[in-house]
This record gives sequence, structure tokens and C-alpha cells, in this order.
Amino acid sequence: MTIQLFELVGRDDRRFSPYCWRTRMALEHKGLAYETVPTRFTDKDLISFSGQERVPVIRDGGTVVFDSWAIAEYLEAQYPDSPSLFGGAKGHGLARFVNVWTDRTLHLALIKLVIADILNHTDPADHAYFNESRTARLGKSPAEIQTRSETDVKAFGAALAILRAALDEYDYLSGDAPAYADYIVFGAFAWSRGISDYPLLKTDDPVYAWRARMLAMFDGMPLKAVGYDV
Ligand SMILES: N[C@@H](CCC(=O)N[C@@H](CS)C(=O)NCC(=O)O)C(=O)O
Repeated sequence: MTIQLFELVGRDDRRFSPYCWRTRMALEHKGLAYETVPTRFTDKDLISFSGQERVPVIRDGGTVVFDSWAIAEYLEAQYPDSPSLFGGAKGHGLARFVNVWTDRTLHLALIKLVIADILNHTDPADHAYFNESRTARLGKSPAEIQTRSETDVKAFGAALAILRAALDEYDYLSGDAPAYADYIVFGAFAWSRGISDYPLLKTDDPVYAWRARMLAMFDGMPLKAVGYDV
């Protein structure tokens, strides 16, 4: 049966939700058949069946799951014979750490560098909603936040340094082969690529090489998504 993935979409079919990217990569990793249902920020009616207002949401037959972490856990439990996302209980615990670090450190550093670019790539129907909801949440408008000050660029650089150090030992964050921890972090880069031409990485950075390997996965599916090649 084909799983439905309700996924954030912007102008020109841009898919820029880091959380939806985690789910998309997880579905690919497990080799599951899925179709995406493009969902704008203001398409709340499309996902009202899930009882909440955020994507990703998946519908697998009669089962509805939301929240990217809960979806990954569901897929792992429901499809144990497909390639594992976590590689067992220890990997599950470590992926949880990566999930929390990415949400709280990497995303907070990245959003300051690209939030106005998000605004400029939302569907016109979402423009005012995104501007107003983020200004209320963050206390400043996207245009005021995205100054790319030296402090903000440094904070992102500090987060990158963690990834670089981890990749010094292994080709992937999960070890010799990619798994869910890689998809969590990759979501941040896929998000940025979808909406911003700001070059986050230098070409000689091992994180750049890792991102290139991630973009080439699943027959280049992530690379084929609309985005900037920076
Ligand atoms: N913890 C959730 C976060 C999901 C989330 O925040 N999704 C954003 C898109 S990136 C959303 O749907 N926002 C709706 C809104 O701002 O109205 C997850 O991991 O799935």
C-alpha cells in the first residue's frame, strides 16, 4: 500500500521542511512506496484529520502518525524487515541525541542565516502567515533576523565544527553507512538548499563532501528536488 506523506511546499514546488525531509529520506531508506501531498503552511484543512497543525504527517492505511521522530519510530516498528533506520536500541538512543541537538542547536543557528529567504520562497498564500507567525514567535521579523552578522555566522560555524569532527572518523554520522541520524542532519541542509542561495559550506569542507553523498542517495532524489546548488 502506498503511504501518503503530507509535506510542506513553497513557491515553485520547493520542499523546504527539514522535518519532512527526515521522513522522506526514512521512507526511501526503508524502500517503502509513498506519495507526497504538497501542503502549504495555510493548508491546515488538509491535515486536520491528524488532529494537529504541523507536517510531516503520514497516512499508512488506517494509521495516521505525525512528528518526524514518531514517524521514524513507527516505520522502524511497522517494517522491521526493511533496512533499519536506527540499527538497534543503542543506535536509537544516539539518533535521539542527534535529533535534539539538530532541533535545538543546528536549526537555531541556521534559521538566523536563511529565515528571510524562506519568506521569499513561500507560496504567495503563505507569505503573510509566515511573516506574522515567525515575527510573533521570534520577536523580530524575518528581514530583521537575517542580517548574517559575524556572531550568527560564527554560531553556525561552531555547529558545523561538531559535524566536521564526527565525519573525520566515519563517512556518515551513523558510521560506515547512512541511517536516520544522517537524515536528521541532512534535513537542515535540504531545507536551506530549497530556499537559499547562501553558501553554507566551502567545497573543501568534509561536511560538503558528506552532503554531496547524501544528495546523491536514492538515485539522486534529493538533488532532483528544486533548490539552489550552492
Ligand atoms: N517536531 C516536529 C516539528 C514539525 C514542524 O514544526 N513542522 C513545521 C514545518 S517545518 C510546520 O508544520 N509548521 C506549521 C506552521 O508553522 O504553521 C517534527 O519533528 O515533525
